[in-house]
Amino acid sequence: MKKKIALILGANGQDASYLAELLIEKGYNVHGTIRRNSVPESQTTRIQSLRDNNQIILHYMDLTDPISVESIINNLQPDEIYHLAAQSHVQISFELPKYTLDVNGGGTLAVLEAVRKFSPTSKIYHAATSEMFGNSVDEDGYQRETTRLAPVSPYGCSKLYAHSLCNNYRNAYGMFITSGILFNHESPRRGINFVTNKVVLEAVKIKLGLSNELVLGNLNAMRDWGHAKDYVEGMWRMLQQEIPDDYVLATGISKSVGDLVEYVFGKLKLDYNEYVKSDDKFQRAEELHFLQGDASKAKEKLGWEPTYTFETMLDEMIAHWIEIYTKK
Ligand code: NAP
Ligand code: G4F
Repeated sequence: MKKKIALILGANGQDASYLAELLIEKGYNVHGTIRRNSVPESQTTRIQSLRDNNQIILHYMDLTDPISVESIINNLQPDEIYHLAAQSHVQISFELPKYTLDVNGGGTLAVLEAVRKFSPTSKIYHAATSEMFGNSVDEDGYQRETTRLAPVSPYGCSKLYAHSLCNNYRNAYGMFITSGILFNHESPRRGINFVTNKVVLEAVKIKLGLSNELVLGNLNAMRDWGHAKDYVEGMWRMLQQEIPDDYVLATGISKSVGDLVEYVFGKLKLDYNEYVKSDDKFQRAEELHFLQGDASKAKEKLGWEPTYTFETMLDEMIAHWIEIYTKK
């Protein structure tokens, strides 16, 4: 039987690296895109072993260049497209608002148009986000597919722009487009400027005598943190459905940044009060205060449930950094 072709946009991202592994395991012919960078060796760090073993074929594509988007989609005619490429950092989006809108909003439009014109049977997964909710919360304390979308960052606005286009193209042209409204998900492969990996990395360095402080912003913000490996399984399941739809993926448990710090330092037998400092430069112009997702629809329709807890996810991240820093 002919292998299915999957195209992952933004192949060296955290999620993309886990997804590529999953799709290879499932027997797909996996293609991915990277952008041009003057330091090419850092562009494939998360997928180096897949590349070395010829398990993924890479192509250059930049979302700000619709010609590159069109050309890859037209040439490949993928069965499934996982659109994960984005400027994904919320705080940086306040510094790069137009770029964030161009890449995440305009870039998504380029993907949708390329599929509509050149590969209309491709199924599309779009990486939407709980950041689109902003500070909206349902009365029972959860966010779900029907919760009002009112983003509080340029990043959130850019994703709402893209999400709206996805709904529009699905309805107007009958395309198979599904948006996963994913709550925060982390792993040892998370960028170290996101709060989980920043806290874990710095705490491990403090434990090993390589650092003596951790500087953070808002400790009161609450997030629903899961593990990226669980969430890419949900992405794949969304594209195996007969009818495209939108789904929340979340753990249903909300913890504060303070809880995160307390757990990680406690695990390393350190008193965080001695090391954690605060600096306004890590505070956001507008904060999203509370996220807690209800993934009942994904559970019912996709049979999806997270396997990691907040604690097991952080334990894995701690073990990862200890291994890196103590390797001979
Ligand atoms: P990530 O690690 O930041 O990966 C994003 C990928 O997009 C990177 O490979 C990046 O390439 C690529 N990219 C950035 N700008 C691009 C451009 N102009 N053209 C082409 N590619 C570009 O993000 P992630 O955490 O894996 O998240 C995957 C997707 O899910 C993102 O769309 C994110 O916004 C969304 N999301 C993430 C979460 C989460 O908690 N992780 C939650 C909800 C939604 P470079 O390496 O060259 O920068
Ligand atoms: O780890 P964060 O930067 O993630 P954030 O802003 O929630 O965004 C992530 O999750 C979204 C899903 O909801 C994704 F769509 C998005 O792409 C990204 O993956 O910050 C988490 C919280 C924030 O409230 C922030 O204010 O941690 C707080 N925080 C406190 N000190 C900090 C810091 N965040 C960062 N990055 N660095 C700090 O020093």
